[in-house]
Amino acid sequence: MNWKSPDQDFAARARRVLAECRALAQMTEEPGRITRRFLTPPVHDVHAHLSARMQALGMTVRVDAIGNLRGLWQPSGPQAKRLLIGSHIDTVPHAGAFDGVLGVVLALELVDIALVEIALLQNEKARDRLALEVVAFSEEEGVRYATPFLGSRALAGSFDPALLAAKDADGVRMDAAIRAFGLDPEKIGEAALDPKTGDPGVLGFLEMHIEQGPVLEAENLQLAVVDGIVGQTRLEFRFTGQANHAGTTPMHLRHDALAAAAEWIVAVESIARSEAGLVATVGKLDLQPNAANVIPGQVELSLDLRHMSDLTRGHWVRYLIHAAQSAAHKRGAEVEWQQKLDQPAVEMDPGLTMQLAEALHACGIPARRMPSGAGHDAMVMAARFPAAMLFLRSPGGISHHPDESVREQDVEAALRVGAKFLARLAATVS
Ligand code: HGY
Ligand code: MN
Ligand code: MN
Repeated sequence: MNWKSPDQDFAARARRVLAECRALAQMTEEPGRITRRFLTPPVHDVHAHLSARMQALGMTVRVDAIGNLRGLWQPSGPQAKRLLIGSHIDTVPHAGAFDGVLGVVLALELVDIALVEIALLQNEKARDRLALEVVAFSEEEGVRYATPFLGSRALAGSFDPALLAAKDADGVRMDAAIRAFGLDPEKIGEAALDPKTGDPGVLGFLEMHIEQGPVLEAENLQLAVVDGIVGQTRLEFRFTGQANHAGTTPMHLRHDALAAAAEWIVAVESIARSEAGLVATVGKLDLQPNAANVIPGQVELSLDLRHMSDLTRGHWVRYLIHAAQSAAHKRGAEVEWQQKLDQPAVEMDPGLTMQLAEALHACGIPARRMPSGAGHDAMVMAARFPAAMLFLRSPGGISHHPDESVREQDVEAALRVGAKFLARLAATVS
């Protein structure tokens, strides 16, 4: 790949960003589909590709013990204040080419722009005072181990070591997967930024990401500033009834686990429709023994429930657990559940968000503010550092789907805004 800077030709840079995302999309577990789970083999290829770009930018490159790829551009030494910019490189199964990885590729393009700006403007002040760390988080979606944000939790110092015993669908423990990738799970604590001294040097974290929803397209807007990210709960349920012969077992003598689960799934949907701002999804379902002439004995399924109010979210989680119990008991079945995530809603940092909004204004773009219905690494980072997010329009409002896309002119606008944001930050950092 030719990394020569196209100077400040932002349209050429936008084309390069899109080409990069499409090239990275080829690095997949499933040829013909984009699937890249936590520390699976294609992640090595992504690391090699992005590391080459980081080295070409004069960054020091490392992979931390949870598999985050981190490039640090620190032109003048440790006294410079550090802005972290990044997003995740793992994907959902059969994903689009931009969720997560766009934010990493945009970040590297911004480093290149900063280098050119500083070289062009001989902006010694910026050189001496602003350091940039680009982070490609190893696991945000929570697909392989049903627990999201592993990469950002390690960097923010909130990783729970108990998770290392979790097993994936093939029975591979998380710590074994980390070792198989060539990393040492014992060293995850070292991934945290300045674990001992706090983070005097960190200005904050910026994540640029596709909106993954219909709002910006409906309002014909290119970009938005995120003011908050909804809280989310993820649970796994297991309904256990009695497998039996589909022909000889009268209806009143059955303990049909799937019938219980089905009644509950309809309740999930109707509850979510009844409460403004609530979304609830049963995305995974596995039934046993899964044969046409056998009454299902066991059903395992997932619940993903989100709302901007943590009180509302907690209320409906408790309600739906009770609803699962009554749907099961009606049929002489049992139900058990396990909480995999309880992520509070998060406000973005007002100061950093204001600077981002001002950068939009400076580029002549309306600074639409909006909440994020999708979870992001920024919500984990916000617990430790000032965090801000920039959304890019999602054509068709489609995401977590191969039709996911992003417009070239919106990528160009995001680069202009990001460059303005960095320049303003460099001018104000003390
Ligand atoms: O599921 C989410 O909200 C995000 O796309 N990981
Ligand atoms: Mn994402
Ligand atoms: Mn996603």
